[in-house]
Amino acid sequence: MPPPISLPRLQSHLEALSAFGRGAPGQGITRSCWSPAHEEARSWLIARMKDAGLTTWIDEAGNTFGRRGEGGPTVMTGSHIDTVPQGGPLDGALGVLAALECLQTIHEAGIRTRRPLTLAAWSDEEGRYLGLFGSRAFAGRLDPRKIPLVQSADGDRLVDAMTRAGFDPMEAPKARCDPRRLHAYLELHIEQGPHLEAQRIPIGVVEGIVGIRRSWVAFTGQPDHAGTTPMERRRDAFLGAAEYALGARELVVTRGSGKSVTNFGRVELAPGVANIVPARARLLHEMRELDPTVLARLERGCAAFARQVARRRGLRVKIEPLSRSEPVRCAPRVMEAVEQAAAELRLKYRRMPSGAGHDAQMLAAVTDSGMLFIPSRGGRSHRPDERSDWRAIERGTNVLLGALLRLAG
Ligand code: HGY
Ligand code: MN
Ligand code: MN
Repeated sequence: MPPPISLPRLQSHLEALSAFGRGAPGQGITRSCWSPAHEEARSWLIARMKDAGLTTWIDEAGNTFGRRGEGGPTVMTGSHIDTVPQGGPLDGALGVLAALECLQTIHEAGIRTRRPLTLAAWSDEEGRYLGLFGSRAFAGRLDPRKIPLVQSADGDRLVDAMTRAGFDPMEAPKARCDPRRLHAYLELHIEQGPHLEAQRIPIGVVEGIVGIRRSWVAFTGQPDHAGTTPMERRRDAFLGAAEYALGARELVVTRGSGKSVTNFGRVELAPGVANIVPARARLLHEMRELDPTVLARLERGCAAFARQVARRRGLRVKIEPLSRSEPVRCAPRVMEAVEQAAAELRLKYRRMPSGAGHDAQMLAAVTDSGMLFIPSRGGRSHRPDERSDWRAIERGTNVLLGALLRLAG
């Protein structure tokens, strides 16, 4: 039976990390990758890794690593320390700090594992610039030609953000790993959904992670006087976008897998004043699905629908793909290590899919990769009141420790 982790130490680390980028009360935490708050959090994390006796380094894609042990393929664990705007204290942070707690517990117990253990904090998981950026580069899936083009939804360029943080953006593809040096990857994360809590099951064993397609869908009509132009003469870009949004949602719900989801996170209109018929409307559109064939079908269906709406309304439409991640199945070997660790602690568990995207899906391209979930209170996440019970956090971290020791031998 592995030694127990220190919940008080993990609590103090979670509270300390949550201070970087914390807004006014009720505003949650905003710690976008490459921002000053994120870079201060990175320095704080590196100091804590050193306290835990780890060898630390940062790669060209801004991923932060801490390793214990030498030689041979390593077992990796971790998550991300960047957050969504006005996010909570656990999404990503739990996976990084629980992994740190496990490695520190192993260090203090003087346990020698057959394989080295490496902790990773992946850059820009949330995709303020490009989703899963750091793990994408590590897995050799970052297209260098895209780097100069990537910008945040509000127009901040990736190359400027990385340069401000002291990184050379064009060096990022050098973060590509050698898959032969990896043995497995396991990430602890909050479920960010309602199922584990509703079923009163403390541990989720992730069997698959959804793929995501994100794009700008831009309709162009013509500006006109909002008062004098007869309604039937208008080529209103906003109404095209509105019809597209409602129809695309219908399409994803009725022609998807039944678990397919879609979201419109941002709408921009131009010229954007009361008395001009909108000439341009841009929607930030994403869809998610576990089955790659269904996801491809939805993507094609929505694009055809956008063209149909444009034709009917005398508009032009342009679909600009922003980012894509592929659905993955998790590795049986990693799932079994989690199940054995949970069983050893007499904890109930269930296999389940992840409706959220995670770095583990990029790691699946280069090693056996898996995840474990703990319940989210009320299923709440990506909002300031994202919480999990401390008991749930302690159980999840102890299961992570048991699974890592199994994988590392
Ligand atoms: O969007 C997601 O699924 C993840 O939280 N980045
Ligand atoms: Mn996350
Ligand atoms: Mn997230």
